Amino acid sequence: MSDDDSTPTERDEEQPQATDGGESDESRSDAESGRTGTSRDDDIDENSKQEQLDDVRENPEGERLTSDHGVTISDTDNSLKAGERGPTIMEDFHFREKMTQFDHESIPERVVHARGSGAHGYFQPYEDPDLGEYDDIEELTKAKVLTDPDQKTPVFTRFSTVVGSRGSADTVRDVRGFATKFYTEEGNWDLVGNNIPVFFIQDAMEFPDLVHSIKPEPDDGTPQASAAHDTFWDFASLKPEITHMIMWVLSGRALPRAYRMMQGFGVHTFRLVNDEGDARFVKFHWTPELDTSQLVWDETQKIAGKNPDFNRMDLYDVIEAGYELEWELGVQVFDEEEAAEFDFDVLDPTKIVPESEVPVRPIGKMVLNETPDNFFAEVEQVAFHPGNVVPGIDFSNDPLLQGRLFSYQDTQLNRFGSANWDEIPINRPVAERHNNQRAGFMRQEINEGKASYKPNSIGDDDPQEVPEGEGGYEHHAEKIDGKKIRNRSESFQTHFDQARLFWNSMTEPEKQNIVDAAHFELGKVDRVEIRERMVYDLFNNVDHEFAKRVAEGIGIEPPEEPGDEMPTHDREDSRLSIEQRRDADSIETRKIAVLVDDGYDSDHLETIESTLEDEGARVKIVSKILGDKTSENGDTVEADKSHVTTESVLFDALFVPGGEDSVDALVEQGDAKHFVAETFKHKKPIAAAGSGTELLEAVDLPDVEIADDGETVSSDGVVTGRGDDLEELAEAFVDAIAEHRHWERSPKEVPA
Ligand code: HDE
Repeated sequence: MSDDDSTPTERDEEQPQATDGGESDESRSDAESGRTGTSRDDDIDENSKQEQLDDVRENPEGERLTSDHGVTISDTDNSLKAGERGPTIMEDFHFREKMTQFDHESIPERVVHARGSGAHGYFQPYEDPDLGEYDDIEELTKAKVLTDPDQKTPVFTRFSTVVGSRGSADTVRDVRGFATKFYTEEGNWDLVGNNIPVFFIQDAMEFPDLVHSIKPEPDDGTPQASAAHDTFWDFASLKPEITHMIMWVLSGRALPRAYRMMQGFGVHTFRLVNDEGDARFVKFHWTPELDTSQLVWDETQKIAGKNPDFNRMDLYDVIEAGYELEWELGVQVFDEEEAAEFDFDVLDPTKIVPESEVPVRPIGKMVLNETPDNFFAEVEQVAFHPGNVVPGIDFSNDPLLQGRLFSYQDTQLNRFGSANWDEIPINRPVAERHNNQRAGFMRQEINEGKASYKPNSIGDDDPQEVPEGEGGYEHHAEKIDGKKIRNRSESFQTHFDQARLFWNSMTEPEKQNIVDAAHFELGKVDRVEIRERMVYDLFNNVDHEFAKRVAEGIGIEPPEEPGDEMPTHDREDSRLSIEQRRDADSIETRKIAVLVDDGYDSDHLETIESTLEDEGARVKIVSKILGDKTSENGDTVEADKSHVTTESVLFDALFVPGGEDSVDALVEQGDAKHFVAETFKHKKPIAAAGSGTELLEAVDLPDVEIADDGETVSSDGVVTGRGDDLEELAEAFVDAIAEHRHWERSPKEVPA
């Protein structure tokens, strides 16, 4: 019950060491013996990246303080002065070095996705994935990272918000980045995706405008990390193609409960290419083992104050506590002929390929199981680039993707001030690399030999090009024949069809959340004409009822007729809805608060706590003040948190054990009652045993039935029982937690 006891996953010390730069001892001796050729290091396993990083890890434990150049330092508190009260002397190399390092500690933050957190792990393909009409994965791609089930490829994943600065709060309404670097034996592959499968715009050319509109306004520099201001909605209201993305951003997808509870999407259509050179289109999907879950809006706002690092801390704590976080990688595969049949263009990133048209086929899993040692060196300096692909993975002509292929390389130059950003340990491939790049700021590698050009005879023309067909990266030979033209394809012009599909697919509480979100976002827009355009030109072309519901909350006249472009279809896809796609059978990693004071019933606490922990949840004791709490029978438990340092919004569920004195004290505590009311308001599960139910009664939860005898009563996610059958109560509580949120709860407000 101590705070987040950690049992980090151990690295396997037995694995062979790769040398700096990913070159194995074996391959180096090959090079020394003069062998040339195209063979690659095949010894990569899940530990290879960590072993490479070991070479640059520094541990101060038991060591002497030195300067950057290794000279031992006798005093790091006092500068060198001319006399005790005299001026500092220029000669003080230690002062100059320490201060210069400090003055240069910051690097430019990412222009978008500045705020993030990351973790290490591995990816492993499944043995025999079900690929429908395709026999096996080799038929689709030659990428070893996706095809060899015996290969665990090391990965580093960074999750991020998009809009806010590096120090902004985690729980803002925003898209989340989901970027994975696979250190494959064939070079680095970066899958740089988001937690929403579509995007705001269709052409990379519009990206600077989109970002300028959503970032703080240029005159007063506000608001931080929020779309809720005039410039963003001005831009949006003039761009009907944004509508589909806006529906997702107004939904719970933009308020993830945790990074480990988010789907991820490659967004663009990519290509898979097999050994024969056959190419098919593909969409990449990450599906979390722990289900997709969201927070509610009021909760996110409060968390932003109570713990702005909510998602960052959570990712770190959960992995440090020994949990292995898993996502399945799935692919939707379709060929050019199938693509031509869809009623949308697969090159248009504002469209999904509905799962009803092309199922998602799981082909492998990613496990994140290791936290970074140093945030700056790993999370801040990791640099992704969608152009990092390996043989067997290729691009499509999506104009947004095409523009990204330029932007990421370019932005890293701004962040690192050097083209050698790929040499920073976290970015360095584990695969061997040899080329004629030799110089530039901060060059790390010492390349041997005289010839840094090709062709050369002095160095036997090494390093050798690898012909296509023998492993050299081969671009899919798509036939292109067109006129240079600056316009947008006709096939990119249907803007409301899938936005309506998304709306239709929501449960009623999810629809209400979208409407409420629109009330907040557009309610913050001063200019009425912008609000009107959003409702009349965009939302009214998605769904007339939706448009009316939004209009009513933002002071504009509800539209009388549906918009001219409103599609009439009633298609739905339950997989678009967080609530409908929920499997609802695990409570692993969930954080449960237990409210106690002196005199609590230790049977209640122990039984419920052990059931929850057996199911993989984390239990924390919350009390008025820190210190030991003594039970009715003299046992003690230490409070993990007090009401000063925590709040209900930081937990997934609440349990109140019985015990006369404890409950009498809780009933008198405003904070304890607020904890119950707020947990209820945010639709989270609550359980109370024995006299613990009196705390719930004292709060007067609307329309909730509370047990008045031994029987366990489950009422809209509130589980109570006054008898001795704690196991039944515990089981019902576990079921209620697995459901995550109880949207069926009375819409009547509780004051919290
Ligand atoms: Fe990015 N994006 N982006 N983006 N993006 C960046 O690169 C850009 C887009 C995404 O954790 C930047 O290294 C353009 C779509 C993630 O380090 C920059 C366009 C998707 C991350 C950039 C897009 C993304 C970035 C800023 C429109 C989902 C964080 C810092 C053509 C598929 C990666 C950096 C990390 C970061 C440009 C649109 C995902 C400026 C021009 C669509 C997850 O290069």
